Amino acid sequence: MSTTYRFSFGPWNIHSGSDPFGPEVREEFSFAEKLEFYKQLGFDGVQFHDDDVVSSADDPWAKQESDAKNMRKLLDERGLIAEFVAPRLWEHPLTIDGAITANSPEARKYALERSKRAIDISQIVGTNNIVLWPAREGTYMREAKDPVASVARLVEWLNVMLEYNKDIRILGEMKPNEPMDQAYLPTTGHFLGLASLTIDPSRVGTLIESAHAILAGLDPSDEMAYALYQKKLWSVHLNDQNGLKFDEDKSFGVVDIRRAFNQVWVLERNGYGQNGEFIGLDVKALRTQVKEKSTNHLRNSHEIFLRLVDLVRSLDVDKVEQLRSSRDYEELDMLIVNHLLGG
Ligand code: XUL
Ligand code: MN
Repeated sequence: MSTTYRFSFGPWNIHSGSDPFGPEVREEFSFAEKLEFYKQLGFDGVQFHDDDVVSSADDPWAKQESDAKNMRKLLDERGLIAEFVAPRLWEHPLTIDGAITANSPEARKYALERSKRAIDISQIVGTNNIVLWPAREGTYMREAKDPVASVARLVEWLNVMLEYNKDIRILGEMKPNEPMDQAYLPTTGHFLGLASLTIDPSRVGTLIESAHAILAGLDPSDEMAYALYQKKLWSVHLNDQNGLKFDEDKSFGVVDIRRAFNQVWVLERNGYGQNGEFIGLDVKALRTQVKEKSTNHLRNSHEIFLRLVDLVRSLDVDKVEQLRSSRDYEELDMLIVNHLLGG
């Protein structure tokens, strides 16, 4: 059965181009304008941080609830689906040194309360998927926190969330560095190891981002395979990354088309998307783009993904098997490269 893929992105993927070294270079589209791009560009799913849904995660609950209900209405009117809600635990003055693993009990309490509200928000916008990107759950210098206590605090956070709402599932999105020097759970394997220690491992899975795997020196398609085998690949953030530097969030496939092909291959051949999983694209427009062309990275990533699906479907699998059996990997190299070059 061939999968009909559904695509998603987050409102942060259409942005004004500021970076740590320079201010905005184009005017921000309003949220209402961003929503109109979804269907136009071929997307059905919206990924949210809690404060993408509500105007402030520190507002009284009554205000957040009404904001979330309004958002649900906007989505329903446009035939859009909320894919996940992620508590944005890394921007608040209380969480400068981390949220879940902060040394400050006040910061940890804030993280728990805010995360529970993010779950409440998810229920209103219509998704049970909660994404945890543990942005500041690590250190800038090794001695800053107790590493064993930090791991325990991450498990405790998972347990509190799983206990708080029995319908949700938690998708860990792991990244080895940035903003921190060292993250406590740098890879999917680290996170899924901890998942098994929680009160309900069946509700803890993963979202794998290509660039994050590459930053950890790993191959994204192998990372995806590892999670797929465990039936724990519940979302992806496809993008690309030119080596070990800052998290570039380049358009999918623009750096290494063969690496992108292999991701599509592992997803397609293992039925990813057949249980409603989205193809999420966590891509950023280049800072050099003008406003009118600052959604092309989404259009391009979507198109590159679909073209790679065609290539995966038309690959001569019998030939691949034959070359695997005869251990003729030079010929296999050529088969793949020829296929990608259209020859
Ligand atoms: C950070 C990252 C985030 C998460 C959602 O590198 O990828 O955008 O995907 O918080
Ligand atoms: Mn991401």
